Amino acid sequence: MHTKDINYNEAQIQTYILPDVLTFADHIPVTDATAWRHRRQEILDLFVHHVYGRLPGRPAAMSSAVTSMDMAALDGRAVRKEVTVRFTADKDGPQMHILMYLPPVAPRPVPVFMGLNFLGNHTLHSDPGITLSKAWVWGTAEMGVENNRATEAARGTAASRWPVERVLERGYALASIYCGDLDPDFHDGFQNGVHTLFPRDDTVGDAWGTIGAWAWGLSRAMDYFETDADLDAKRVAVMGHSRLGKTALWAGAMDERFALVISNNSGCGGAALSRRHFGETVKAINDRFPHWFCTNFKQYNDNEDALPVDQHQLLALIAPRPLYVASAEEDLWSDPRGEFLSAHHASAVYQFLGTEGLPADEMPGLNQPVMGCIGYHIRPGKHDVLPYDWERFMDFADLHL
Ligand code: GTR
Repeated sequence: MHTKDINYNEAQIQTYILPDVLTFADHIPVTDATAWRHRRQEILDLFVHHVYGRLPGRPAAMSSAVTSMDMAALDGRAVRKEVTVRFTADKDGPQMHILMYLPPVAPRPVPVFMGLNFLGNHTLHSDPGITLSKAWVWGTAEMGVENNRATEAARGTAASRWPVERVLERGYALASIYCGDLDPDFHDGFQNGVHTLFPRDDTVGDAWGTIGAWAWGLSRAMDYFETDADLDAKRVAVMGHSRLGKTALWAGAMDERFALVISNNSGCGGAALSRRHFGETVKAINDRFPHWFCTNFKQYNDNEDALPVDQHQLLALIAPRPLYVASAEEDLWSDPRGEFLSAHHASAVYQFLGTEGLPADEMPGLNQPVMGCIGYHIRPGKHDVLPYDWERFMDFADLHL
């Protein structure tokens, strides 16, 4: 995986020129907020066509149903609710299951942290009341997975990444969906998951991939939140780690209903600048995960300078909504400095729109979060989501939601 082509040396980075976020492709500068809306659309279209692929809309027959509700879950510290969203009229057709924990006493509607999870809703907490996912899941026997199906032993195996009680104590609801409900994370020619709901034209280079399908699911969850009186759909923070951090950014960029967007260690194809060619590269990611992005993105393997966009523009699409980018010191594969620089360059749009942007020109030291309308931190340690990260996300949400 870490081949000899992977660079981890800052001194080896070739000079690069980033596409200017406030200049149209035809070189005309953006001079006012109306022009920015046009430029925003131009950038969005470029990301659709060259990176993530085109998404369909909301299926007409989509419906939702509460499948479980416990007013006194987690020893009375939580309301737990599960909702199934079906994308067709067929009750066995493609569907996703939203797990929600709400603080029992906070005034309604409550603001929400929303994030996809890697291995099933039941991995978030040892709570026996969470429905065990029946979907295909990657995993080993030690992880409680047998023949790609979860067993009881899988409960709570991702709990360190989801501090449910803390989120509730701080007055937020937590909602999560298993990403594999939307699309299992392996390459099968898009024969499963929500891709099957829509006719697919493989001759076009911008057909959606797996990250597109996951981001689409986040928007469908937002559709549901808009119907749930307990949740404040106008105060939803979408958060994701790593591949799901890339997904949170793409969902937040496309769907302006997300009030706040959080990227944790999202790296290549997420917050990190592709042109730095540091850590994971476009070629490395496309070779290992051919299903994540659209086919057109493969044209930029070892050819990042030809990309009509770079990832700071993805972050700029979130402006002026609050955006938080988190890095980890040892996570060089995700290029922490590239994640910071991306936020730094996106800041131009935030400032142009009259917000503070990222209040740091230099990368801050470890555990020294900076929080303007863009927030950033780098903490010691590895590629992961730690309690420290969550506490900063909630500090940032307290400032903005
Ligand atoms: C890695 C991949 C990264 C990141 C990570 C993850 O193998 O190269 O881009 O997405 O997986 O999602 O944990």
